[in-house]
Amino acid sequence: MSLETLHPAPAFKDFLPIEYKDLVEHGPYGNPKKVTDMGKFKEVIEEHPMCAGCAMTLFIRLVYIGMPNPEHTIVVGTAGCGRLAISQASVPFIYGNYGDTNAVASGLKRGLEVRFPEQKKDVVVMAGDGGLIDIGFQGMMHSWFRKEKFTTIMLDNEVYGNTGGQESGMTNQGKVLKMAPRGKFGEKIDAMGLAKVAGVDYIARLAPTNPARVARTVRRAIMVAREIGHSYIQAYTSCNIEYSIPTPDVMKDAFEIEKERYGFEEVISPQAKEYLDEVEKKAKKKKSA
Ligand SMILES: Cc1ncc(C[n+]2csc(CCOP(=O)(O)OP(=O)(O)O)c2C)c(N)n1
Ligand code: SF4
Repeated sequence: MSLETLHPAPAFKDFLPIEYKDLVEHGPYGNPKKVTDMGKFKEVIEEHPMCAGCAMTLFIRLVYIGMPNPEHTIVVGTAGCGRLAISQASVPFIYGNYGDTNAVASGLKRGLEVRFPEQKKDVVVMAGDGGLIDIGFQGMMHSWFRKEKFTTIMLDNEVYGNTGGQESGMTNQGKVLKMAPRGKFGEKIDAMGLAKVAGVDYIARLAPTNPARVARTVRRAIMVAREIGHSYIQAYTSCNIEYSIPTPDVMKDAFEIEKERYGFEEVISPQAKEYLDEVEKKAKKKKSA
């Protein structure tokens, strides 16, 4: 997809739904938006059937705003709450089977490089903690070791939310959930540590407390994956249903958890750092010109 592809033929313009025209004229295609413009432009995702107040939804909206080139991006996901919103976005979405998201993304990215040598295409895997650290663990780890040029985003709500509250590898030790009545047996898996061991070029952990930082982190991760190697973002996206967080307190919880154990962390390889410095310097120059 590109902005040119999206532009309707003049003869059809009057017959297309207003939402479509809005998206082409006022969306982020070809003209990335800032999070401070949220609510003032046509977002690539607006309607979704996720629970009211779910922090994962806010995070997913920010991911789409942060994409440097949504018109040339493909998202790969799988079963889990997040895909309920991801599949509503105006960015192509591939619903991978459980366990194969990162294998699908590897093949897809390699194929896109052959098919479109003149146009960089960004591939992003966005799935739950259960989908990645448990069921998709093998495929995820191998894509990291192979330095596949795409981004993995873990929507870490520390539970299997979509199936009613089973523990995941990312649940904290001892946590009692509806379907873990005796409390989680093992420790929360150190996925950040695994990413470091695997040599992932850009690694970040964050909570959705600072929208501009989420968008910047997503942009950085995607840019690194475009040119250098793999990137991984781990985001705390609480499940207010399974963790019984009253909807008005969802952001309060995000701030508390961030302070306690989910602080912002960024680990960047020297090659990725050099590349990002160059890209960001160029962007600053362009802005001030
Ligand atoms: C092969 C397969 N096994 C099991 C399921 C059932 N299933 C759907 S969503 C889900 C868990 C999702 O947990 P997570 O990936 O953490 O995402 P969340 O819903 O918490 O966002 C499971 C086990 C499935 N759809 N397909
Ligand atoms: S079950 Fe939890 S993670 Fe899923 S949509 Fe509802 S609040 Fe969000």
